[in-house]
Amino acid sequence: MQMTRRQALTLVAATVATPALSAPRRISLRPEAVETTVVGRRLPMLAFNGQVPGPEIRLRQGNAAHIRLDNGLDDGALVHWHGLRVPNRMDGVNVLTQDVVIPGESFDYRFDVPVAGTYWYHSHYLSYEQVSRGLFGAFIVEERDPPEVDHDITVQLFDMLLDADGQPDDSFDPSQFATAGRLGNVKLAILSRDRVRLGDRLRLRFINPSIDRIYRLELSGLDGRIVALDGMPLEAPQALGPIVLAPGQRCDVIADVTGDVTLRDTYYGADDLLGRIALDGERPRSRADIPRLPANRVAQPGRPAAVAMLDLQGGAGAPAHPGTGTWALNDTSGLPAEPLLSVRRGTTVRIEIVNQTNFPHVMHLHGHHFYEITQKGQFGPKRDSTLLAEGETRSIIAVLDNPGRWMLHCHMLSHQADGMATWLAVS
Ligand SMILES: [Cu+2]
Repeated sequence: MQMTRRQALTLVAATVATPALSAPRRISLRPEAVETTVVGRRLPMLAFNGQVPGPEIRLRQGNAAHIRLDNGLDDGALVHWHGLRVPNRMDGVNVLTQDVVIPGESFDYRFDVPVAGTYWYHSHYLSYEQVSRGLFGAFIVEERDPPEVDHDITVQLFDMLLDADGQPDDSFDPSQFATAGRLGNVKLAILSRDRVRLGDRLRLRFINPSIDRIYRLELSGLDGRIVALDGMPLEAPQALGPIVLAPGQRCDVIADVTGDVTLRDTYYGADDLLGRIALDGERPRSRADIPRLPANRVAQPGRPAAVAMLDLQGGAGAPAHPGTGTWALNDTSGLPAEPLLSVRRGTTVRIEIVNQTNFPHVMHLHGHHFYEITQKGQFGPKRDSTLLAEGETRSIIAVLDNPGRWMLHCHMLSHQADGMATWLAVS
């Protein structure tokens, strides 16, 4: 058999023993319709591998992922790796990066995970419907040298709208689309572990996969610090006060257990128990300080070479706009033909976001993290999603160094479905 030089090289590469860390982890994700228990009852859901949430994907920093999406739905499927810096063709966005995977077909997502942190994956096709019905899961990239904790616990905040019969309410209510979105009437914290010892040191990874709901988390029974937002370590860990998490956002906390652990949601003036972690035994509390997470290496911004304005428009009580949907960005509803910005790889850009609506929005950029700029003009945290209250203005600065076509949209998925999406081009 004749071999081309490329085939020969490939064979050699495959024969040389690859270190365990760089061998791709093969993972299979099969979305399908199932009946499963969620929010305490049996419900018809959409699930990855039969589970809601989908299986937790946990890799070590520097690993390669090889994830086969095997579509078992009666509908299209796509998966987006939220917050992960993947090659553009692996980003899972219909029209911009790939064709939808039709029923019975599969697609291989392959990418490296050089950056540690708490991320998640979710459907990016009819995501308003598919995510609300269960197509999401945690995606954890462990540090090469992770901080020492007794338990590393993933917490996903999820809500669902149920009708009078206790079934998922799929009725179309235009008033939900024009306001704060479809907020569920049941909500809970889905914990990967719910028993710990008094004195244990925990790492808690909070993820908000709810389609529209913002949470304001208040934790009791814990003494510690907020160490990362949207997967990115904070240079100075913050006091463990209430944590506001908009759809898609994440937060890492490292804390010692000092009593019964409860998670309450106090957004929208509520005070609701979302979950608790029970005490089972005791150990002497660590005397070590709460550690800082090792910094992730990401490009540092220079002076912005391009600036864009992004007006968030529409919804109930706001002036009319020329877009065809309820919501619009810069007078257009849905992905425009031209990108908001088109720049060369490595360009620092500034985007001035102005929320001209009467509702909060959380703007998510694919393929990159950006800095929020504080009121005083300083660099705030690095995030992939920034929450703007009604009437608020926010500047963000990003180094666009990942080539491709990247979506920038509201992660309140009913707002995205009804107009709030645009994109950036990086060549
Ligand atoms: Cu929105």
